[in-house]
Amino acid sequence: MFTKFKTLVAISALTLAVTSVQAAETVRIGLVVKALGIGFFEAAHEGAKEAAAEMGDIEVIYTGPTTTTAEGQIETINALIAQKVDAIAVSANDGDALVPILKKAKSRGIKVISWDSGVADEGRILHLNPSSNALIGAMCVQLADDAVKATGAQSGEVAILSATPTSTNQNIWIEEMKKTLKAKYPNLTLVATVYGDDLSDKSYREAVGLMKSYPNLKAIIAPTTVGILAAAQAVEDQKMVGKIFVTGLGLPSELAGHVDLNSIKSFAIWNPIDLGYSATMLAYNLVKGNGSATSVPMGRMGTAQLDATGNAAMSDPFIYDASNVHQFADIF
Ligand code: RAM
Repeated sequence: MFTKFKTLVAISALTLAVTSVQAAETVRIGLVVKALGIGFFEAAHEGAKEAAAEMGDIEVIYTGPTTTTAEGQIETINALIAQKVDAIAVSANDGDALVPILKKAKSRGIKVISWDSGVADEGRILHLNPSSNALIGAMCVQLADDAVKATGAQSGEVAILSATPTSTNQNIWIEEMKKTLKAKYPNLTLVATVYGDDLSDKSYREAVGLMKSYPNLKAIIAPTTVGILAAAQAVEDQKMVGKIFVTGLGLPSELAGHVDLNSIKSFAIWNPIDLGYSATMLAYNLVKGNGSATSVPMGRMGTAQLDATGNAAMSDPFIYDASNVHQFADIF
């Protein structure tokens, strides 16, 4: 009887020990970006580190290819699968091309989400959009209208300088921009959409090409932090300040100097630190089994409300200009 009791005590002690080891186990999250070396993603990494510090049991593996290709991301994701991470949160260079490798990750029990730039539904559990896509598109066009008017004209030609042609987020925003242009801005004519692949030098060359091909161009809309920066530089180098304004989505830290030089009047962005934080929290909570099919908590950013396709939006973008850009330049 006594021995039996002792065994029971020993078993429960063992169970307790095992449970506490499991509870203390670190959740390893692979945060996959479009490419390393992009300021926007580095800011998101800061947010991911903040989430890790807050929870205490998260290890963030910040990784991505050196250029913005799907092939590079497939290699990166393969390496994360080999490392047996618990979750992968990816901003995709190509929403379809990543599906097979992400399905492999899923079959190994890895929780997969996309954030920023989505993967097709079958490749992930959920997708976190930074904001409402319709709102981002409409905002970019409104900023372009302001940019054209800043040249002194009431109407004119505008062009889009995007990231890669397969980039899910930019492609959705371009569609939204086209809808807004058609519905509300008969004064603006979209003459071209070109792709700088989120590479500084290619984006710069494409911006110069636009100015050469369209001598009446009044605004370049770059819905990418890499593109907007390169285009501002190109407008300044081509001595087109005042004749063409650059706008779109960018980081105050990278653009404050260009607002001072007047190649940019205004631009928009959501908080990229919050985005990296939220994506990390979502991945963590999925691993922990927190949340439901329609809502998953994301720490200090509240709760992600998922629609029928598993999409959620974080928060609204914010507009920056000479009045506030320097104030935010130290943050992101
Ligand atoms: C670049 C990337 C990213 C996008 C931002 C606005 O950093 O293309 O995916 O969200 O721009």
